Amino acid sequence: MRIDVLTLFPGVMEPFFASSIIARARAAGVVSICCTNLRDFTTDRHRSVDDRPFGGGPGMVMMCGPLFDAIERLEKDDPTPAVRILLTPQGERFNQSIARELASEKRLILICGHYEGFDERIRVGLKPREISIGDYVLSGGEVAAMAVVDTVVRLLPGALGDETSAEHESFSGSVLEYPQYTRPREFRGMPVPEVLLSGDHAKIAEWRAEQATNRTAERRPDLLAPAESKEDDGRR
Ligand code: 9D3
Repeated sequence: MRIDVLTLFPGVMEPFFASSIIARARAAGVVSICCTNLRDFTTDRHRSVDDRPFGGGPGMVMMCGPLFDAIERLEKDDPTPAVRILLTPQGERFNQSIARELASEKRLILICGHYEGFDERIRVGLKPREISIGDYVLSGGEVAAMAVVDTVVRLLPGALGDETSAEHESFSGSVLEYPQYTRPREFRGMPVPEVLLSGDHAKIAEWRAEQATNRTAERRPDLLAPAESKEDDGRR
């Protein structure tokens, strides 16, 4: 997969994409990631990427020009068709199933804004899929784009080592993790549950399944009954 990220802060994002599992996936040729600075596509003396809204009101609006030019350049340099993604609080809420859809694409172009909004003609002209990562206010789309890239890359075949499988993770099986312990057997008066030291693997599996179910019912009942949940009913 190829992922392009359009941002005013490539220097903030690049170190993240050069770390950990994403770095390993890039080195293995599973994904190529390229950050492009929108500022490089400005045409005026001040290198503007935003401007005041027609009709007045607070804040600044991302202009069409630099963004359209940047996308045209990217798609000319590599004609592989791309799914365009606009990171915005107005988007559909990102989740593991959207990540799976995106992971099946050949190419993604993520667009990060840093303003109150985008000129509406960006939506009309570029037809992006709009994604939010949740109901809280970030300063811009960069953190959201990093979350999306991280989630998608770990789903790509070959991105994780053999020891881990994305299939085994929470949200794939839609239950939370069971409690885990490592050495020492007792820490500040808190012992490791006896069953985990018993060597009885059937009993251990049973305990873990029960713990995971209880914990999920307690903390995330929406995962067990998605239809009734607030998180999943489409309201915003
Ligand atoms: C009406 C006032 N604000 C909407 C909540 C305007 C606004 C604030 C902050 C518009 C954009 C932003 C910057 N946020 C993002 O670009 C963003 C975001 C987010 O803030 N939360 C969750 N997901 C995302 S994706 C992009």
